Parts: sequence; C-alpha cells; structure tokens
Amino acid sequence: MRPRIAIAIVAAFALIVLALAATALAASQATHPKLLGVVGKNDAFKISLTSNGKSVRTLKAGTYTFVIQDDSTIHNYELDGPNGKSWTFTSVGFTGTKTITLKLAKGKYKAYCSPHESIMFQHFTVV
Ligand SMILES: [Cu+2]
Repeated sequence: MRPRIAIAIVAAFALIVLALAATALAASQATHPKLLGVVGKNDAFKISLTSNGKSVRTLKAGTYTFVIQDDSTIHNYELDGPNGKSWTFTSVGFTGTKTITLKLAKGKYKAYCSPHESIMFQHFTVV
C-alpha cells in the first residue's frame, strides 16, 4: 500500500470515530420533557406539577426532568411511585430549586408535601 493511501485511510477512519463519538455525546445530553413542580409559593398550602403550564394528570412512560421549586421552609416536595418507589426532592426547611432527571415507569404516582400530605397532593398516572 502506498503511504498516501494509508494516510488517507487512517484519516477517514479517524473522522468516522470522531463522528460516532459526537453522536454518542449528543444522545447522552438529549433533553427530556420538563415537568415543573412548585410548592409553597407565598407559604400557601399548595403543591403542583405542571407540563407546559398544564396540570399533569397522565404521562407517557419515559425519562423526565423535574424542576422543583420549593418556595417555603414549612413545606417540602416528594413523589411516590409504583412498587413502593419514593423520591424526596426537597426537605422541609429548604427553599430553592432542584433539578432531577427520573425515568418513570407505568403506574400511579403522587406528588405531595410530607408534613401536609392529606391536603397537599397531586395524583398522576404514567401509561
Ligand atoms: Cu406542606
């Protein structure tokens, strides 16, 4: 094989490897649908989970990015899912925003504030 051809082949191969790496990186950074959770705005006893401004009632199974906005030191934001799964997004006392990416399996879910669970909750179903 002539050296020039060998160099061309190596260069072409390197380009393919780079292209594959770039594709893999893009896939790993893909953005997921965003869900906005808000609790305790102005210390109100209110909790919500919305998607594009609409209250979440059903979602398709898959990966979502939860942006949780906890505006109160007396409330928190938790999520219960099927098969006993549970996530504590914020603690009582914390205020601020947290971003969590979760893969949601089919089943029934409940977002709620732990100290006031009986009055501060929102159910939704993943299908
Ligand atoms: Cu509360």
